[in-house]
Amino acid sequence: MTPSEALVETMVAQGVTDVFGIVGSAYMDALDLFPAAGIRFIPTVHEQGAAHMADGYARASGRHGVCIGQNGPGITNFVTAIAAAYWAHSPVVAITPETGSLSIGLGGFQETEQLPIFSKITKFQAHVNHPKRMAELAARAFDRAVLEMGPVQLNIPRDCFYGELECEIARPIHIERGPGGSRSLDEAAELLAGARFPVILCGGGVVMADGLDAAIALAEALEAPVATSYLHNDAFPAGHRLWCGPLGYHGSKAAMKVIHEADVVLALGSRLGPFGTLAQYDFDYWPKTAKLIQVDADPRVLGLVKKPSVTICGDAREAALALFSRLLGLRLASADDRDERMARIGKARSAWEQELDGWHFEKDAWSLEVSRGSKHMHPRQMLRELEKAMPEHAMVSTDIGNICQIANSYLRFERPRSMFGAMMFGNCGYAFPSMIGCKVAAPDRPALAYVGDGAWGMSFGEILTCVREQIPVTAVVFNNGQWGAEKKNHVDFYSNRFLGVNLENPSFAAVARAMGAEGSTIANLSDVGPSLRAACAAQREGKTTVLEMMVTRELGDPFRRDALQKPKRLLQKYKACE
Ligand SMILES: Cc1ncc(C[n+]2csc(CCOP(=O)(O)OP(=O)(O)O)c2C)c(N)n1
Ligand SMILES: [Mg+2]
Repeated sequence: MTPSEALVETMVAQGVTDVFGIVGSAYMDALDLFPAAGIRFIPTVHEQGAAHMADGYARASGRHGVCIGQNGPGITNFVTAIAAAYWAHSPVVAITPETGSLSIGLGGFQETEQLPIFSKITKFQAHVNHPKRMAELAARAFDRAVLEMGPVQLNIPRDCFYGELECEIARPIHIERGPGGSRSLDEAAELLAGARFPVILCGGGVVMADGLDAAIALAEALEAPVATSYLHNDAFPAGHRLWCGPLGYHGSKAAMKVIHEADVVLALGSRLGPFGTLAQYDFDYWPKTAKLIQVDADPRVLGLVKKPSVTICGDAREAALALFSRLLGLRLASADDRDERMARIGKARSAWEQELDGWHFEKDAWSLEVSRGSKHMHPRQMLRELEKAMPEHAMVSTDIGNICQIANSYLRFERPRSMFGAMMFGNCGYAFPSMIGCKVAAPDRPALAYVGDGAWGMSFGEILTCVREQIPVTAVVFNNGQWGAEKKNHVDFYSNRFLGVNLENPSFAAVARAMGAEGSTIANLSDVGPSLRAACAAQREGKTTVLEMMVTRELGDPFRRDALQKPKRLLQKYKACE
């Protein structure tokens, strides 16, 4: 076969049915084969969008997300999105055609060294150094993406699509991940059995392992409350009696209160990233003296940030099941004062719900001033209305911004693969394109992207992809006329010396309509729920809708106070900037 055929056949063998990208001569010989191979090519507006879509697709489906583009600028446009996929642990395969091998280094057209650029944001890089190695290296790239749980690069000099090779198309490698070593599982079970106040922290690993059932069984056996890690609100069902909600930025005070009391914490499928456990609401909640059991499939994250008493290198689901069966035979110390513990947990949960119910607006002086007399909605009230109207089985992606982060308190899910935060790369412009990818992977589920107006400016171009390709998504755009999250730093640290944070916006609803989508401007609280439900229903008719939420300029707690310092100026010229 030809190398193009070998590449496409390998994709077929790996189960690829959708590829996101922008057309380019570099790989046209392979692209030409996609329809006959049963692969849908989804052309996007920008390659960053294509790679975010591949990420969302992978996160929603658990399968590879694939993106491809033109050598040089098409590929450098992938960079931000591949970095985001890296921190989302997404098995994205970025196929990166490169300058032809006979002209590398001559400074011809669209040339840049493509391997160094991605070296720190991929788990594996395959470079097709000879056309005859196409099948071998393509298969390895696809396998490594899943084995190492992250993006990989398949770099192909453009001349390597041509020629002939004799090859076998490899079947994908499937590995069964185990629960971890039996000695560490024994130790962990013993610690849990002896715990008076065990708390489980479910992370992204539980979602990736489809392990909610196992986490529930273990939590019920221990009668242990469950928190979810930052931006993994879908790692435990919110309707469960032991659910306490998410930790981290704008997370659940109930979860923080409960984990603060733990004597043993079982972190299930979590790297315990430093940002996700920072103090919140002026409460440094992490229980420093508690014993920590950390379970993760990636050995490199074990003990990286927090010092564990027991480390288990295993699959979150398998490890939970193994711990569950070990606990069956043990006396559980936590059973002694079960009722009293349940009462405390119940109290923490209801106190937080009550606080949220009464927390209609931000109460700091600046927020009060800017929202006084405003005809616009308070963001928190709007988020509560969205929560109440959320359709069953919805998928929600969230961008980086003040309102998107406050949403963390109001996003609750019953099933995994439902929440798609911009994770630790934290790039504005993530939510909308990644949700387009989610919708391609799960067309029957309502698809929503929460996006601030600043981030919307970076990403709304992909409305055209929704319209052209009939991929119906609902974008909920929080129009507060500002890059709010950064403006909050001006308020807290720079005496309101605002610079580059106020936004002059067009009517985003009108822009959406001009682009062929539906668009409405929502100014009243009573319209939030009905408009969300209508937009989600319209997805069934193939319609993409932009709901432009008119909200006040008030701002919640900032991302982090710990990383900024009060300005100090030494030169007289700049003294006014203190
Ligand atoms: C690509 C990128 N550029 C800049 C930033 C810095 N940044 C973080 S939050 C933020 C403001 C977001 O504003 P908006 O999307 O309007 O949401 P809001 O905070 O107003 O709710 C900015 C600029 C970033 N995270 N990512
Ligand atoms: Mg904004």
